[in-house]
Amino acid sequence: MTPRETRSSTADLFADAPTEPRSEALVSGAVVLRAFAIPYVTQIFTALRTITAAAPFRHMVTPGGFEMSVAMTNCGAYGWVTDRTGYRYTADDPESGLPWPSLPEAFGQLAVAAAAAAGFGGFAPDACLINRYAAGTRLSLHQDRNERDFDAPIVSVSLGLPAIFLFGGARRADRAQRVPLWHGDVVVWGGPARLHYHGVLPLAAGEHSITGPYRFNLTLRKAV
Ligand code: MD3
Ligand code: FE
Repeated sequence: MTPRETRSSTADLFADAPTEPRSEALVSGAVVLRAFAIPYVTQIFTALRTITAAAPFRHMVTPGGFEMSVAMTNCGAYGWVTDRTGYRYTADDPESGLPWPSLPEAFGQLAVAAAAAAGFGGFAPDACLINRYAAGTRLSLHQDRNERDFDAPIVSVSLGLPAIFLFGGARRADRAQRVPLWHGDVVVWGGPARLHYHGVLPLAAGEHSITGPYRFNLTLRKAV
């Protein structure tokens, strides 16, 4: 039996990872920049080792008392955290009491270039949430509403194993479209898309040549 015949329908969604940069509009304000992050990958993973040495990945707890399946850390002036008291941005890592590691130059350059390519000039990110997914990790449908200025876009960078991203509408009940995101893809979420519901389906197990069994996602934000 050939591998193709054993593929699930989920794997078929991943069948053709784009290798050349190109852009796709999802809805007004949401632009997928395929492979945009490829030139930055070496610098990103070098910086990631320094960041996670100081601020290791951890599974945070939601206000409802559930441990998140996504492992998270942050860099930049502010980092997103959740605990029993709620969601918020903090200047210090609550685990160490130290400021979050600073935003690497390459992260800022990538975010500003991607935002500009999607039509958002003058993006000035001050926070970067770093998500790590292992097999089975999911992110349920949510909105990102903890930032002060919804006029600023969010830039997301997908690295390692592919995932199926769920992109819904302005209301939770709105039908969500499934968008495969591959290593190197960057998505810019601004304008009307900024407050849309979104999530990630459980990650399929796999092995990536750079990240092994993981998917990483960076979200660069203007939090404050
Ligand atoms: C659409 N992360 O960290 S990135 C998150 O793949 C988050 O780790 C997902 O949702 C991940 O909050 C999805 C894509 C994304 C990020 C922010 C958005 C999509 C968005 C904000 C508004 C609309
Ligand atoms: Fe989100």
